[in-house]
Amino acid sequence: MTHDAGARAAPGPAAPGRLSGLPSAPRTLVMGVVNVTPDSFSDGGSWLAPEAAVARGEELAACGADIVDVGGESTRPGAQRIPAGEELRRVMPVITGLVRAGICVSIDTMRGGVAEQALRAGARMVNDVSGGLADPDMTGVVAAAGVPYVVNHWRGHSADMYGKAVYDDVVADVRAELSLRVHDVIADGVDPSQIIVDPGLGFAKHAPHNWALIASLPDIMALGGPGSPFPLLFAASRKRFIGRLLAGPDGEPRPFTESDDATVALTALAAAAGAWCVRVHEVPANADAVRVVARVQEAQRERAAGSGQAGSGSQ
Ligand code: PMM
Repeated sequence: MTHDAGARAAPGPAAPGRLSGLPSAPRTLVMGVVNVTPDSFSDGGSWLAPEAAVARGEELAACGADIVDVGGESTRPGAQRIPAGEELRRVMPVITGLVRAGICVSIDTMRGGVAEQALRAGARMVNDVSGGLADPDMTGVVAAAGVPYVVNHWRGHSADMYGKAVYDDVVADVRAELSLRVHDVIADGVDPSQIIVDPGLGFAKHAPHNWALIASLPDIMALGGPGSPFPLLFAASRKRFIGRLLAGPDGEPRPFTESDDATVALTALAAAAGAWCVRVHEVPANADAVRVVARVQEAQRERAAGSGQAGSGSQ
C-alpha cells in the first residue's frame, strides 16, 4: 500500500504553535501503537520480542503512520506497575531500532527517567498518560529537552481507576482538571507551544463519560485560549467502550479485534472536529480516513471562498 508524502518534517526550530521535530501535514496525523508488553488490552504479548516490535513499527510506518508510539507498561484497567528497569529493558531496543530506520518515535511512559533515556536514543516526543502526575521528575525532563509533550487527563493508576470515575459534568470536570495540569506543567518549565492535550478516554471514565468527551473535543482543544487551540491527541482505538456499544444480542461486548471499523469511524469524527493526531492500533484505514476528511475540509474552504469548481483537476 502506498500513501501520499503529505507529512513532512518540521524544519529547524518550531515556529510558535508548531510542535518541534514532529511531522506536519495539512491533515490529522496518524500515530501507530506498538505496546511492548505482555498484557496491554488489545495487543499485549504480540510485540514483546524486540525484533517483532521493531518490525511492527516499521510496518505501521510503511502503511501510513506519521509517528510510532512505543510503550513498555500496560495501562489496562487493573494493571499493576512494573519496575522502571523492566520498562527500559522492553522499550529501549525498540526505540533504537525504529530511530535507526528513520521513524518518528514517541515514548509512551509515565516515568521521567524512561522518557529521558528514550529521548537520548532519538525519540522525539513524550506521551505521558498521567499528564505529569505519576512522576515529579517528568516535567523537568520534558522541559530540558524541549520536546512535544502529551498531557493526558488522568486521575490515578490503572489498578483502581474506576473508583475515581465520578464526575458532576464530565466535560467541565475534565476541562478544569486538564487546565490545571497544563498550568502546572508550564510552571515547571514545559514550553506551552509543545503541549498536546488528550481527554484520556477510558482513564477513570465509564462509557458514557467517553462518549460525552468525544462529543465535546472542541471544548477540550479550546483550553489553549481564543484563537490558539491546543493540538489534541485522540486515542479511542479498540477501547472497551466501543466493544460495549457494539455488543451482540447476548450482551457480550464485541472483541477489540472486531472494533477496528468503529475506530475508523471515530477517527473520521475526531479529524472533522480538528484533532491534531489519532492514536491507532491498525493504521491503513485510519490513514485513509484522515485524508478523506482533509479533502472534504478543503472543499468546504473552497466553497466558502467561492472557488468550488467541480473537475478543477485536483484530487
Ligand atoms: N491509552 C493507552 C495508552 N496510551 N496515550 C494517550 N495519550 N492516550 C490514551 O488514551 C492512551 C495512551 C491505553 O491503550 P492501549 O493499551 O490500547 O495502547
